[in-house]
Amino acid sequence: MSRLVVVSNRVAPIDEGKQAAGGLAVAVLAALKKTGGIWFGWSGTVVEEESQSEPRRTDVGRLTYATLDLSRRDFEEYYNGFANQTLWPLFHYRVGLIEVSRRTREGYKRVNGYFAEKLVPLLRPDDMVWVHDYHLIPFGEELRQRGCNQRMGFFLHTPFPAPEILVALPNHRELIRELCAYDLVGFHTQVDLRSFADYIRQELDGEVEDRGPEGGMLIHAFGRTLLARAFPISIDTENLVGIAEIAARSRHTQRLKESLVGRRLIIGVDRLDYSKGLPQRFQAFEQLLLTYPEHCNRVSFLQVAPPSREDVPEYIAIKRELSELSGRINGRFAEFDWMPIRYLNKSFGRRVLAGFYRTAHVGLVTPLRDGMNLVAKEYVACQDADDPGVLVLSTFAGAARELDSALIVNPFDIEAVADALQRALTMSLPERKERHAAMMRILRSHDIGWWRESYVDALTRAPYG
Ligand code: ADQ
Repeated sequence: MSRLVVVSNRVAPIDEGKQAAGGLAVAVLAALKKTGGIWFGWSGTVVEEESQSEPRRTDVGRLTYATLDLSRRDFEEYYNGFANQTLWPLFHYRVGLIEVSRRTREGYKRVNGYFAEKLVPLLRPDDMVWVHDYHLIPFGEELRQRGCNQRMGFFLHTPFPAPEILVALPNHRELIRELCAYDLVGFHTQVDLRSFADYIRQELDGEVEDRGPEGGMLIHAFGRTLLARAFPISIDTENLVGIAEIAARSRHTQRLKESLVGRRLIIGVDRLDYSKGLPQRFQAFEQLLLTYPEHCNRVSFLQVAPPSREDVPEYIAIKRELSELSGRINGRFAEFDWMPIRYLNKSFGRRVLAGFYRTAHVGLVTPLRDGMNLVAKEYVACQDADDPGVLVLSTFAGAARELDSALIVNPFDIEAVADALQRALTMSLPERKERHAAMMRILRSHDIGWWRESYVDALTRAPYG
């Protein structure tokens, strides 16, 4: 069996005793434990000196963690700059927010080259390399330029935008050439895959052979052949069901329930990011109280949103906007014994969150664009199957392609989201159970193990040329 080499911007903290936090970390670790291999990426540390260091290696059984620090300049240009101020807004259809600068584009390429340079000596000829996310699109081409012929796959965790959006990026052709250096390119949904294929056909005159939903599309472009396919990421469903059952009786859950004193709960959990549609979500809750005043003092909305990317101006702006909005709505509707919105800028552990999800009667997940959105899946898996809550889900989350038994909404349509909340809060038990069961069938058949294995299996079959 070939070794797997996983490359991602961040490497999950190395702590054997603790369970890795995110779904991705769980999947990656499970895959690496099976095959043995390397997890390679940024350490998360920024150093002031410019000089490039050697990777720091930690061996845990058959698994090696190899991490590199970033200089302040690399961090500003590659991470804060091109990745988070150009590609992130672009891929989330926010063309008006993109920063265009040759300096950050060059920094992005430079760091990808530096990472590739440092990985090459660690690679064996029959390794499989699996690169993750928008920070590292040029990484495969950088490896190939250094003589690496290994099987290489890339997985994009964000949406892939329609070609009409992508062309707003200067040198978009170069970025797609870099993407085409891989043997396998994975997206979350058929929608993303179709956008990629449309770009190949419209902008490059490339050839696309559609092999059906399970087979993906063979792409012929830049003199190479690669497979592009949708692999919707998922959660560790059975594990989370078990965690939620235990969490239902935990101290945090009890405290949350007691604080509600019989009121019902709507929950939102997101990184504080402008792609998550939080201002519209707050307004939709306000609209619910206006249109259906019977919920005043009867329903609370808990929004957990830990700040992220705080060096980027748009993230400072959205944080301020949400503080003002929650303050205004609470000032308008609060009673001496009821706060309509509980807005928290902090994160919670997985177990605590599982208990919160289970307590909530409605999961409100309304991103304006999202590659997948794992919170939607986690909310469903944490419900009590005998008395489940209702998921209200944005049609612009990748998860909506699979979880079509949720109440699907357009997050820009604030009145319609308020109506969906009303429908969720008044839904009969049989309908709630039926919708929940349908979504659980999908989450059980397509869990994180399925995602990992189907991707690695497709990569094993490379090259496709
Ligand atoms: P994110 O944009 O971070 O991920 P999402 O998939 O919803 O979005 O969340 C990732 C994880 O972080 C989830 O497991 C969630 O429980 C956890 N999380 C979020 N908020 C939290 C909080 N307040 N406290 C504790 N944990 C919290 C990107 C893409 C998504 C894609 C994932 C995986 O933007 O579209 O689904 O990668 O591919």
